[in-house]
Amino acid sequence: VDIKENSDAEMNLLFELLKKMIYIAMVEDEISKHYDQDRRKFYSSIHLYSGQEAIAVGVCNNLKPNDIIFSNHRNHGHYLAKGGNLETMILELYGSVAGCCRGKGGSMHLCDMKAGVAPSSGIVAGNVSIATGYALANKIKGNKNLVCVFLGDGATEEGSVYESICYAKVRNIPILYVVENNLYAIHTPLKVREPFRYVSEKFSSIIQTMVVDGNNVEEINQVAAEAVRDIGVRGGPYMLECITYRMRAHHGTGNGIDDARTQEEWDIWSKRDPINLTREKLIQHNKGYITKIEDFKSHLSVYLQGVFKFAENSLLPSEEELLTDI
Ligand SMILES: Cc1ncc(C[n+]2csc(CCOP(=O)(O)OP(=O)(O)O)c2C)c(N)n1
Ligand SMILES: [Mg+2]
Repeated sequence: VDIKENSDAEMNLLFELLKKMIYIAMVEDEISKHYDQDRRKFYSSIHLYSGQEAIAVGVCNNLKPNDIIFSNHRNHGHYLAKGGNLETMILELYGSVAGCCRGKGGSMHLCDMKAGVAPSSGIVAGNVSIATGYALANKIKGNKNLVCVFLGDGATEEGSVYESICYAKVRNIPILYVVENNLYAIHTPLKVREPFRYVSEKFSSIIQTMVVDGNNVEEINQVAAEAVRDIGVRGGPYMLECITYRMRAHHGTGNGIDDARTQEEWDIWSKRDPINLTREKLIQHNKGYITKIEDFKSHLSVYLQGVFKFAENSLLPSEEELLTDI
């Protein structure tokens, strides 16, 4: 028995991580429910994070408030894990003038600079070079703020990612590249796109890379801590590749089972759901966690009902407002 692994302090930390994962999952479920009820109320397409929660939570647990994240089209989980404001996020999804982009961005363009969430972009890999430049600016200014950018396996195939990574190496730029390898870019499986098992192999001769189980929040938390420490010591870039699976369709709702993603594959990954795995580990340690988890979920559910109700009845931008800040 690994005493350290089963200590109460370790388990309390795990419980905190679990709560954040449940928070993200419940927000995504609620969005999905409302989207199915009336998608005309949403002014953009949605790309849900369900199944990948451990990555945002494990990584962001190692970031300070002044550290900044750059996200992509699948940004809800990143935004929430970094502490982005839930109300302004949901208002944004409903196109409200009180949303984080005053209703002009929608789901793919969330931002909350107070929480260290830079404006997200739906241009695949577009965030990588911007984040690298931001990290270079931090280095030149001499502050110790870290930049972390999330990108998908598909995004690693964009030329600008090679350019950014080479440049980050040459200039020794302090940046954490977090690759969420969910094995697909829309409907195209990784195995028909690349000869590599891990997409970070393409970069391992250039920068420090590490592959981790993207459904194990404890492991991600530990490896992200090492990566952040390593960037602090060397000053230079680091790539963390997390192997995972999205439990929903590429965009919109549903489970995303199609010609490429079979029911069998989905079932295998569903048994490896990061939230269930963490929940089981906690309960095995102490049955008291069953009620703690249920209490957390029921309080959160009440809060979420209020947030969505408020957002559904919120004001859209006026014609005049629509033409500002664009
Ligand atoms: C430059 C650009 N090319 C294509 C698209 C269309 N597109 C949107 S998401 C996506 C796949 C992204 O796959 P991946 O990076 O693996 O992220 P995932 O959706 O799996 O999280 C594509 C091709 C786009 N938005 N931007
Ligand atoms: Mg992908």
